[in-house]
Amino acid sequence: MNDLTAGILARLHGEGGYLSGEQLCREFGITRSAIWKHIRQLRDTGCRIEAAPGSGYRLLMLSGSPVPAEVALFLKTGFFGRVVYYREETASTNLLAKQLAAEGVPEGSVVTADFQSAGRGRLGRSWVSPAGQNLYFSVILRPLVASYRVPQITLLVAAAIHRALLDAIPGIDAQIKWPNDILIGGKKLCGVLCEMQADPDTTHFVVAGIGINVSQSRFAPDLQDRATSLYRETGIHVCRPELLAGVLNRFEELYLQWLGEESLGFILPHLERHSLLQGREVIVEQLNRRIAGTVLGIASGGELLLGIADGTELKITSGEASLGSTYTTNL
Ligand code: BT5
Repeated sequence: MNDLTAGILARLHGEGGYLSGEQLCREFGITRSAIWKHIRQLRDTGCRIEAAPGSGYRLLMLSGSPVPAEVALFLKTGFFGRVVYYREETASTNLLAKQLAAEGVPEGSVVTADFQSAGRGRLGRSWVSPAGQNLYFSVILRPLVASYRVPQITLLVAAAIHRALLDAIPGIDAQIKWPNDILIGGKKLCGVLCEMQADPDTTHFVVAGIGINVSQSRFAPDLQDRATSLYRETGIHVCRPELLAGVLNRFEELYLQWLGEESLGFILPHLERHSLLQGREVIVEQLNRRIAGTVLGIASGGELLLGIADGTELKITSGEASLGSTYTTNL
């Protein structure tokens, strides 16, 4: 879709009602047959546009795919999402984003796909990514901060998604599970995978990958009891490009604030208020050990604060935390 087609979509979306062919011709400086060609292209992408003789064109429905022109309709950002690479299918948006980042695309560029054939979770796990239902996207960042702060980005993303979910569905009871998940009713709705390329003293780029189950209604048996979607929880089909833009709007706001701060302190109250683990008995599994304790909070550096039986307080930087009584390894 070229800029002119996207411009016509934005104009129709902004208008809400009918816009005459003549007016569109005047505004875009093109002929009636050229306008018609762009309308056909928009219809081919799945937008429903009515053409009424005497009244003109009216947008009835967006395609709902996270294509750049539709994401742009809802963006309020300065630079996040101003460049969007959309693929109908890709192996993993994180993989493609890392390639593009290495080629030098600007900070805030986003890679998104309708379907991932090899969507990735942490530690070599996979992310189930069927077509036409969910969001899979990666944001390219070039943060000029000390390298010890980079892992904080995962929690920043989680907070941004959580806020965007509340914007989309006020009152939704989603919870953040340290360090990278969002759950509803104990089931996973969303996962975050941050990857980076760095030298000992320079972070070249960070790719923040986000998967959100939006409209998926059925899951494979192994995920059926552990995964959920916004549709399953609320019966609402949230508009995917609108939600993607909503996350970017919230994320850019938090990211810019975070760059100017020393820590995650400014967002801790939100993280703790909506933390699934706050005050709960958990087991944290790390590569070579398991630690049981009570979650006391999140530190300003993003670590999980764990009170253990001998009365000491541990700062956990990485690992898989599970609620003590319902222990599962790969939630
Ligand atoms: C994550 O890993 O939760 C990070 C997921 C990040 C996915 C995004 S999509 C866009 C971008 N491109 C990518 O290739 N990845 C990112 P982890 O904490 O390791 O959780 C993975 C586990 O979640 C799996 O082992 C399954 O148990 C479960 N899982 C897999 N697919 C799921 C889904 N669609 N919904 C809920 N749970 C899922």
